[in-house]
Amino acid sequence: MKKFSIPCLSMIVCLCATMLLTASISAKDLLDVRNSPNEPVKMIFDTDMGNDADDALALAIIHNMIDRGKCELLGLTLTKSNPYAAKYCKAFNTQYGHPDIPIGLVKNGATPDSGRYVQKVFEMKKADGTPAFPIPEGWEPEDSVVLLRKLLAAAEDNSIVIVQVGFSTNLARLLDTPGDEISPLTGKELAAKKVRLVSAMFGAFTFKNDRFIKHKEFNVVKDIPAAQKLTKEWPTPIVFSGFEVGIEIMVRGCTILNDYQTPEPNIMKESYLAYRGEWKLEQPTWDLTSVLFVVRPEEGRDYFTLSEMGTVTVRDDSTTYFTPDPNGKHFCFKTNREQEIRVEEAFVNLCSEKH
Ligand SMILES: [Ca+2]
Repeated sequence: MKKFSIPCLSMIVCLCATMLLTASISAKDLLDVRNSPNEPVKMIFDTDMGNDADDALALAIIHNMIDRGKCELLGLTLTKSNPYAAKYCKAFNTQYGHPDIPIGLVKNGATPDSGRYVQKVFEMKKADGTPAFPIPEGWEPEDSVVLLRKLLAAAEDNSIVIVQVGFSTNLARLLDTPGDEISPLTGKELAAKKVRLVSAMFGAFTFKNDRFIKHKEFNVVKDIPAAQKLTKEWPTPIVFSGFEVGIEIMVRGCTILNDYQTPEPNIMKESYLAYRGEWKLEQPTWDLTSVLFVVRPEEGRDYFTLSEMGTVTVRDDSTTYFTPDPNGKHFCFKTNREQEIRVEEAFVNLCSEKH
């Protein structure tokens, strides 16, 4: 019989420690994802910018939290497969004073159309004919999966929060990447080592209202295989904000109209108007909830309650199900009406903060 060598033993100890750690994750552990209260959350924002206005509002909140020193946006990756989505995000980050945030664009992904606002707003001109929201001549985004690999390879262990508010395309593709010149680790190994949490706007769950039981949520519908892969194979905890959460929390157009006066022209204000068409329409806050969860983690704010630990599954028809499971890695938001009111107020303050 072969005697265990020291490296072998240490591997077993390490494995046991990892298993214990995994087994002991509770909802409370995930409520605050910072290494310490004074450190900003290190975030990657993965978005289908351009399909709805809540992605833009979510990015506005991120920028305001960067200015407060509460968030560090390491990169932005797009799952909307349209070049104007990337150019628009570059212009958005530039107007908000953070022009150098790396941007990655998906290749051959879902929703290649320009949608209602990314191209329209990017191509807006001032009275003198110059671009209203200029970006450097000839700028091009990186490939989103390559950018994810670079950002994760350069990160400290267990330090990154990925906020995914579009399709699961980029994260699913990352899982399948082999080791390369960026890192000897596979995509799955990089995710396991570097990512602390994924906060995802994804699916629809049944905690509050039976009418959402069979809802086919857009972010899942548009790339069902990727959504299935994410829920089956992603190695870290994921918190899900289901359709039923953001639909109950609205931002009013008048907030955007009145509070986004400067700079003029204002990219957020123009985007909201281009998307909604008129100011009196309200905007559900799906994607904002996934951001707020990670940038406002302080105990006592009580914005969100998490479900017990469980497993989310995605059926082939795109419906999503949460099953309690002590060995699962997934949690869902469960908010009550009082929390929704608090969250709505936070959004009004954070979205419309002068920048
Ligand atoms: Ca979105």
